[in-house]
Amino acid sequence: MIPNAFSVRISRPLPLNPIGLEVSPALKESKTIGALLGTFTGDALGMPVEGFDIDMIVSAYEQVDTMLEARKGRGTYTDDTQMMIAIAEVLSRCGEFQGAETARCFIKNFDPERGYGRGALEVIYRLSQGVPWNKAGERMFGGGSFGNGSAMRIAPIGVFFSANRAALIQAAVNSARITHTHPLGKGGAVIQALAISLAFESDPDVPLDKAAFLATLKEHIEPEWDAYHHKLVHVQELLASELDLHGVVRLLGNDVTCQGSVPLAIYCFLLHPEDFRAAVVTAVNMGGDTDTIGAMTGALSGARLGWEAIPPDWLNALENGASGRDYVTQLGRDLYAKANN
Ligand code: AR6
Ligand code: MG
Repeated sequence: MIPNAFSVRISRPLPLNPIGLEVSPALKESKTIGALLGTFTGDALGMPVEGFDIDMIVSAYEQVDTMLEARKGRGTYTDDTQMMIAIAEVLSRCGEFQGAETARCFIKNFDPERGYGRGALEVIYRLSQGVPWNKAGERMFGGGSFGNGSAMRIAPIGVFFSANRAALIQAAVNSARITHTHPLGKGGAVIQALAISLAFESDPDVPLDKAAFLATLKEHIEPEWDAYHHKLVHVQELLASELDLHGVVRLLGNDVTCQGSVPLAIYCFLLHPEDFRAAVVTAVNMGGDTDTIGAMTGALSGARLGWEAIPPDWLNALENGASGRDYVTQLGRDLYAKANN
């Protein structure tokens, strides 16, 4: 009998997780959706207090742990999720990273009211004027942007390429370079993508080996973005210490740069690897770039635990018009299907 596509697919061995158990396809699909909806949820939770410092959040809300009213409504997302959607659209349609297609989707999805960074606005304008995707981001801020825009949107790449580290790194660098050509901007995208792939490959029923997780990230740091090395050493020390939020932010940062936010998101995830709500509440209450730190933490936690770990009260509050919650959920399903066809 000639095997059809279905029989070829099921005869392929299932991927093994680090303790050798089979990770079920249903769990992998849930993790893929979790990485995308995790970005969305963390972004929406953090956005109303973007730019607040820790003390301002405490005095205004004590703690942010529910979806607050926001300019575009409760549960609405920002540029973080909008650009993440563009990357997921390209991967789920093309089955590979394509720079020109991604640039086209950045333009197609662009909504000026979603809070884009100054540099990203300029690059999207250049792209819309026909500047090629691999030229438009050059020389922003002199030496290229190291804003955290390259890392905030990377979840689809982290899950899609989780089985092929070389392809993951190449896709992360190429996706970053559309807007972020500074080595720290590219490096932040690579570290966050790798961290998402490690979270994705981990078995949520087995305690996460945090030291091994951080060691793998450190192994992939290139000399030109070595600034991440000491930040990841701080993450490890902080996980074993009892510093308060102020102390954590003093060491790791909480700003709009990659180097000042990716390590903090990794810390928040590793502090609560079994609890989506606790990880994302910690991230958002660190102050500073709360939507993006929330989005990156949510991506990591969703990639490990699956979308069902996202608190229902948060999920239910997410905007659900065109390109809203249902659309992003289906995008996660399509991305999983494309990665496994
Ligand atoms: N030198 C100095 N400052 C820089 C540099 C540099 N080389 N690169 C970036 N910055 P941007 P993004 C600063 O504009 O990364 C939204 O709120 C500079 O102040 O390239 O897409 C999202 O929610 C610059 O404006 O855009 C994210 O929080 C800022 O970093 C964030 O913006 C952001 O870099 C993402 O922004
Ligand atoms: Mg932000």
